[in-house]
Amino acid sequence: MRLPLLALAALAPFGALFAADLPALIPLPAKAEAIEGRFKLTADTAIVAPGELANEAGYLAQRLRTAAGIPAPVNATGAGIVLALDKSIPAEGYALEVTPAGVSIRGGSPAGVFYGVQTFLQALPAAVYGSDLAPKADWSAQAMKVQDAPLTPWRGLMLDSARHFQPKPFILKFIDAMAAQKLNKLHWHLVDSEGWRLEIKKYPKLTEVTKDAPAYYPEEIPTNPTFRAKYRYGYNHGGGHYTQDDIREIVAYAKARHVDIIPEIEFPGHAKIALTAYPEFSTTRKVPEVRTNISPDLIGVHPEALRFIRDLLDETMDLFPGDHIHFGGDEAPKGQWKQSKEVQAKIDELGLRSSSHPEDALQAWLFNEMAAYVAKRGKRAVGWEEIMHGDNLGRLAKGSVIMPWLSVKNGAVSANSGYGVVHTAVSPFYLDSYQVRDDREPSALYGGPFTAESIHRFNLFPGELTPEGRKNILGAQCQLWTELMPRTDDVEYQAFPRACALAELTWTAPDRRKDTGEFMARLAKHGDRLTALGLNHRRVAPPPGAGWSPVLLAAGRPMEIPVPAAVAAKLAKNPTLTATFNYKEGGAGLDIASVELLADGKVVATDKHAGFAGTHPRDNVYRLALPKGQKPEKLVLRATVKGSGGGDSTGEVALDASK
Ligand code: TNX
Repeated sequence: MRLPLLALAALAPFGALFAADLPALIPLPAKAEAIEGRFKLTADTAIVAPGELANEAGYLAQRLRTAAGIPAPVNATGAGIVLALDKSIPAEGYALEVTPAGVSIRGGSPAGVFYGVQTFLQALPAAVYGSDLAPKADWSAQAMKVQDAPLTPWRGLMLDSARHFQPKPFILKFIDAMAAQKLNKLHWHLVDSEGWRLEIKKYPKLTEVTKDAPAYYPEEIPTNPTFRAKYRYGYNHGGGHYTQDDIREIVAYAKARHVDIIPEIEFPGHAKIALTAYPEFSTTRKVPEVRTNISPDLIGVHPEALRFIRDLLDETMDLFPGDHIHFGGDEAPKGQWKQSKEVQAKIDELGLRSSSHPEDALQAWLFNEMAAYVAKRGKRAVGWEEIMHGDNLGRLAKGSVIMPWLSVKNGAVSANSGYGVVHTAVSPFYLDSYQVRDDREPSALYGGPFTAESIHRFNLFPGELTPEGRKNILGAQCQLWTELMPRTDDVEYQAFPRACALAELTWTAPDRRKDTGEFMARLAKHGDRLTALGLNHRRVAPPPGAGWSPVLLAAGRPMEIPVPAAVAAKLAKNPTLTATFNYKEGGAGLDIASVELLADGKVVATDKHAGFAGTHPRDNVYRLALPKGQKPEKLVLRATVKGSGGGDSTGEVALDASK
C-alpha cells in the first residue's frame, strides 16, 4: 500500500520523516520519494542538454567540476545527467528522477530545469555548493523521484545596500545563496537618505556626495551597542557605489541563476542624499539639514523635479531588464508639502483638495505618473504600503504591486482591490530583528525574536481575502535593512537560515509544511550547505532525540519516540529513564495522560500521571524503570495525550538515564 507522504509524516516521529531515505530537501518539494540505490558521479559522467539549456547545464557542470573535480562535459546527446524541456510541466516546475543508471531533469522552462538541478545538488554532499575541491566526499546521490513546482511566483529578499554598502563579490555570493534556496526576487534597495549607491550618468553628484561621507561620526561610539543603535540612524557610513558596469555584471549573474532584480528608486521621501546633491529638486530648494532615519525632506512636484525622477528611472530601466521597478514611497512625512505654496497649488490643479488626505493623494498621483511612465517600457510599479494609505486605494494605477509592511490586513485589502501583494510584514519578515532570544545575538533594530519557525508558519492567505484577492497574493519577502549591519557578515547572519524558512513558505504548499518541527530538523542538516556557500549563518541544533508537533498530534494516536542508542546504553548502569516534555512554542501546550516504555514491542514500564508541558509546565517529567536483567534491542517511549493533546504546539522530549 502506498500512503500519501503526509500520512507517512504523521506516523513517523519527526526527524525520521525522510531521514532514512530522502536527503533533507529545502524547500520541501510537492512530491518526493526515495527509491532503491544510489547514482554515482564518475569521471565519465556527462551532462546532456539541448542548446536552450546551455546555461543550466553550464551551471551544473561548474558545480561538479569545482567541488567533485570531475570533467563533466556537456554534450548534445548521450546518457548521464539528462536535462530537457517539457511543456507539460508548469513553467517553474520540474520532474527529477535519480536512478543508479542516470539522472533525468525535465522542466517546464529553463527556470524549472534550474530548480531541478538545485534539488539534485541537495542529494549530493553539501560540499557541492562550495568553491573548493572535496575529493574525500562520497560523490553519489540517493536515488529518488521528485515532482515539483512552486506555490508562489514571488520568493524574495530585500537587501538594503544604501545604509551600508556591500561590495560586488558579496552581492554575487548572495545571489548564489538565494538560488540554492530557489528564491527568485532580489529587491535591491539601492538609494536612501544615507547613501546613493547606483551610478547615474546624468547626475554624477549623487554618488560623489555619497563618497564624501565619513565612516563614523564623532558623536558615535561604534563599540558600544546601545550608542551604536541610537546613532546609526540617518547617517551615511562611508562611500561605495555600483558602477553601471558592475550592475550589468550583477544582473547577468542573477539572470543565469533565475533571480530577477527589482531595483528600488525611492521617492518622494528617504531622499536626503539625493537632495543634498541636487537641492534644486527638493520641495524647499534647500540643502537638507536634518539627519534622521525618516527624513523630513521631500522631492518636489515642480516640472524639474518630475524630470529628475524620470531621468533616474530611464537609466535604471536601461540597466535592469526585469518587469518590476520599486518606487519606495514609505515614510514620507508631509510637513514640507503642507507648507509649500507650490505643492498646494498642484493639489488644487489636480483636483485633489476634496481627498481626506490631499498630500497622500498627491503622492499617489506622483506614483501613478511614474507608473504610467515605466509602463511604456512594459514595467509594473511596486510601492511600500504607504501608497495605499489615506483614501488612495481606488486611486492607484491598476497593475501596481503593494508591499504591506505595517499590517497584514492592508495587504489583504489591497489584494481584494485588485493590486498585486507581496507579504513583507515587519513580524515576521524583518530580519533586522533577533532570530532567537539570546543575549549574545547581534544588536537588532526590531525586537522579536522573529524566528525561522514564525516565518515558516506565516499564513500567506489570511481569512479576509476574497477568492479574487487570493489570486493577487504574489508571494512573500524578507527585508534586510542594514542600519545595524555594517559588515557583510552581519547581513549573512541575519539572513540565514531565516531566508530558508521564507523559501519553504513561498515554495511549498501549506498542507505540505504543517510540521514546522520537521522543517527545523531538515534545516539543521541544511546548515552544512549554507556553510559550503560561504555564509556566516546561525546553526540550528538538530532536535534532541524527538519531539512533538501538530502533525503528530493530529494523527490522534500515541506518540512513539525511539530511545537513542546512547541513552539506552546508559540504562545498563542507571535503569531509570527520565523523559522531560519541554514545550517550545505555539498552541496551548501538551496535555499528557501517560507514558510507557516498550522493550522490543512489549510494555515494560508505565508512568500514568497527568502532566502538562507549556509555558508553565506541571509534572512534565516521567520516570520509567527498565526491569533488571533486560537487554532489549529496541527501546521505544510511548506517550498518550489527553483529548487533542496540544493544539498546534511544538516541543521536545528530552531523554536521559538516571538513578
Ligand atoms: C522602516 S520598512 C523603513 C526603512 C528602515 C526600517 C528600519 C520601510 C518601508 N521603511 O527605511 O530601514 O524601517 O529602520
